[in-house]
Amino acid sequence: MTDQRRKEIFDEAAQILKINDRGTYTVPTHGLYPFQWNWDSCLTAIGQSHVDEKRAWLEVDTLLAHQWEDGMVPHIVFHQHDEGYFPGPEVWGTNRPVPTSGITQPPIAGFAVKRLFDMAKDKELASTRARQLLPKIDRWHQWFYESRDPEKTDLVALIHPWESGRDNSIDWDAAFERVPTDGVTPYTRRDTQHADPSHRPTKDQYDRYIWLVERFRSLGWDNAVLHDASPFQMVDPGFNAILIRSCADLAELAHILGETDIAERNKARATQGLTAMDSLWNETLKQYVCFDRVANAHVDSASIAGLIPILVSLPRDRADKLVDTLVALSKTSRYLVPSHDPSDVRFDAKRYWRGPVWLIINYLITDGLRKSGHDDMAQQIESASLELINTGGFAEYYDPLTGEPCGGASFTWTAAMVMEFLERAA
Ligand code: 2M8
Repeated sequence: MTDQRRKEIFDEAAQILKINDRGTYTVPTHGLYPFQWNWDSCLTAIGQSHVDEKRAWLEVDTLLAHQWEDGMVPHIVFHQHDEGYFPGPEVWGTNRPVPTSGITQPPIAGFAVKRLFDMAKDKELASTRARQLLPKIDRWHQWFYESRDPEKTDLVALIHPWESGRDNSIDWDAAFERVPTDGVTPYTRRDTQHADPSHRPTKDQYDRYIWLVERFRSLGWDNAVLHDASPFQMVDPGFNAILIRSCADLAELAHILGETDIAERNKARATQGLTAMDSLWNETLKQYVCFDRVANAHVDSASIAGLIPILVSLPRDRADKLVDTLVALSKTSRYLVPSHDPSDVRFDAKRYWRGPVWLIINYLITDGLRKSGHDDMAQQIESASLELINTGGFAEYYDPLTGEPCGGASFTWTAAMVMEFLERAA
């Protein structure tokens, strides 16, 4: 790719961040997702930091301003009324001054804030803003181990697939059979009016998503009881790796800023989480897998959740085997990294999180590959990511076999990640 083309792509990415900017927060894309999403915002801030550091800090501040009193940071903040999305605030019924959803999302804030701090040209601004965010993120991390790890295993569970960010992953299929569909209040989906229904989750999956929301709402969104009351309790290695990495990054940042207690607490969480992660290793698949707490069994499914742990400081042989798995995937998938293994009969190249490539996942995986010294594989994935953009534009996700852009267009986090890929390629 020529320097000129790189510059054009960077400018287009910056333009998308602007178009989706609502002043104090950024929407993932116009129409399909009209509110602030948790992990979208944190990753978006990393992109914003390339063009406007102040704006980047504000993005994370806005999200954390809606942290619950118990420490949870919700997955959606409904800043303003919009009929275009289902389920809206009235379905969640969380009863907050500015309505939010009642569940969380991958805790990438610690990682993002460390990245903003490292990139910052204005170190004074960065130190002030990071210092204000540290206790809030620390509290969120504490909330996870209090509310989602009642047996003190050092691994946290999700109680709703939307928490994983990988909504309709194959990983949830068997466990989802346990979630009933009866008694769900009739509803009209909005997502299928904005995007191709054959690329979205099914009606049966939506019924179960809503059943869980209504069950949690009936329990008053009390996080002291939700975990045990949920028929869906899933330990996701990708989600846990993101939490572990955020704890490690927050610890480093707190150390730099002289916040010793926060540094120590988060370092301990990261170390313990890393040790516990090994219970999720699957030697046949050469990657990590999910663990279904209700069934007390591992999930037999090779998804990107099992590759994301490259983000944390894994033992050398584990990291090398994850790279072997990526090499094997490159034989069946034209573009890395498919969200599920294409040789799995359940793989679906265009259906959301059941096969497509997501550039945010490529970003997390390549960050880990670079840190663990696997630069060749990182470069291969970064080039594939830029090629997808170059030919398909800034899509929500891409078909890994053909590169076809799918889902929402002018997608914020895709644009943000491209800025990072371009910097690495410079
Ligand atoms: C998708 O999830 C939302 C529910 O949270 C939806 O489909 O309505 C996922 O891709 C999720 O990871 C993402 O944060 C969200 C907004 O981009 O969309």
